[in-house]
Amino acid sequence: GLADVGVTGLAVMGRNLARNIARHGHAVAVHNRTASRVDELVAEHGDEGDFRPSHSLEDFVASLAKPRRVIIMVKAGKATDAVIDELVPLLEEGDIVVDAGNAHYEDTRRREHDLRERGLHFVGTGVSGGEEGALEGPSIMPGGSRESYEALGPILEDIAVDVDGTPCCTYVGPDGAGHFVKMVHNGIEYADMQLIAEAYDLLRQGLDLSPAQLADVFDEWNEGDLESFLVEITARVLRHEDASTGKPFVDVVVDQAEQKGTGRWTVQSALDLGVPVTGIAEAVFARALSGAAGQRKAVLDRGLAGPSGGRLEGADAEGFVDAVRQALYASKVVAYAQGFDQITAASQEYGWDIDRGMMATIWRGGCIIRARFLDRIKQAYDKDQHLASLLLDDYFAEAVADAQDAWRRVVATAVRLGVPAPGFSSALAYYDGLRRDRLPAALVQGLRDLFGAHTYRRVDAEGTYHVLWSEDGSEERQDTQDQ
Ligand code: 2AM
Repeated sequence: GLADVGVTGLAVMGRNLARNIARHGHAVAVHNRTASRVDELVAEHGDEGDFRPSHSLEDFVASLAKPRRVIIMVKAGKATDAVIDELVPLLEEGDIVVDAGNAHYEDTRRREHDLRERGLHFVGTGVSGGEEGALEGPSIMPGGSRESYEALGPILEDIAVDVDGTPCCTYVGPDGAGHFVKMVHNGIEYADMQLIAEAYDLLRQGLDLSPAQLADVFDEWNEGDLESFLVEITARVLRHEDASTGKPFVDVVVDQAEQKGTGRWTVQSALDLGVPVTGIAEAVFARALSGAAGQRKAVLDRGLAGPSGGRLEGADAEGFVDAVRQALYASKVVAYAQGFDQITAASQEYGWDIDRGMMATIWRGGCIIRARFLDRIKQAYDKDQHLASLLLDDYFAEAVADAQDAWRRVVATAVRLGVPAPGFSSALAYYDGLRRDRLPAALVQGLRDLFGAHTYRRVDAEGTYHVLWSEDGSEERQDTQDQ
């Protein structure tokens, strides 16, 4: 018989995805530009399931049952377009092309549009969980047409990881929705890691705790509301000793964070959508600062003034570990709330109709931000599909209310000690901004009206106004009365 599905692009992600599919009892056609990878896969793992190797794209396509389901797993960008261009002439109306790479959602929108014109379904799907996830069960975020999900969904749900009997895979929305959601997932991952790093830094600087002691702290935190993969592996990394020097591993790693770009994409998109994702933005910028090696060295050589106070003593130290835990939790709530706001905004902008509770559900397993916390987010959206902010959900509002004293203490302490905590402090500033009755944006509007006649609206009347600043200071209504 013919294969149920095909995978082309057999580097480690594609190979693992194909093995995962085969292990679930589906006949999987496998292909790669360089044929040796196909033979290697079959030689090494052929016993795991029903692999159908092909050395040409023509044979590969011919080995697939209709409608054909082809998963492309190549490097995002030009390679994806090259494979699509080669593939499309071999396909027939109704066939489904899946891009499981890390594409930018705008590229996915373009490709989906082009393929739809040719009668083909194009599914851009986020796949989270790295190499291990691809093999053992990733979190899968497929976009594209609903019709294509009917043919594809069952296989994807089979290979996705299960949490409490629910697969971490669901239909996300049309065209670029899947890749968009995957992008925001990565952005949230940046923010989460930055917050964890700030917690570590504050405790290490403020209390002089060793990495090994901090590993115990994170282990303990992992027993509570912060329980998550990232907190779990933070303890592992902090406990790890460097084999060659015996020093804490974290002390032998160059302190310059790198990035592959999805955090930057998230912030770029948020800027376009006008959504304040301060947690993600601060995380991207903190990585940029860490990577500014020349500038950092120049500053270190010259020396720039900082506070004299070093370590926390006495009452200042008392309860500080738990205060940082609470600050971390509250900041994390804000970062996730912002990420979900971005999904909301894009969903409206592009007409995707994304079910946010389902996104929290499929992030509970497989992916890097998997956490107990996501159950709370799912519950919040289950209670209210139209929730205007996660911070408005009773559970989260109360959690932040409980944490806020500690949160303020931690941010104030960071400022006093001169320990940078951009994630904690920007999250708090966002929270306080959102809470405010009157914001100083009124003054900004006034300034804009003075220097640029940009007009303003009044609190007590309809319409748009301008002050004749260079004349007698009287006010003019700018719009016509009948508007
Ligand atoms: P290769 O083994 O022939 O290099 C990751 O690089 C994967 O993407 C590999 O399977 C690689 O194939 C594939 N790939 C990269 N560029 C490609 C292209 N232009 N066409 C087809 N496959 C490509």
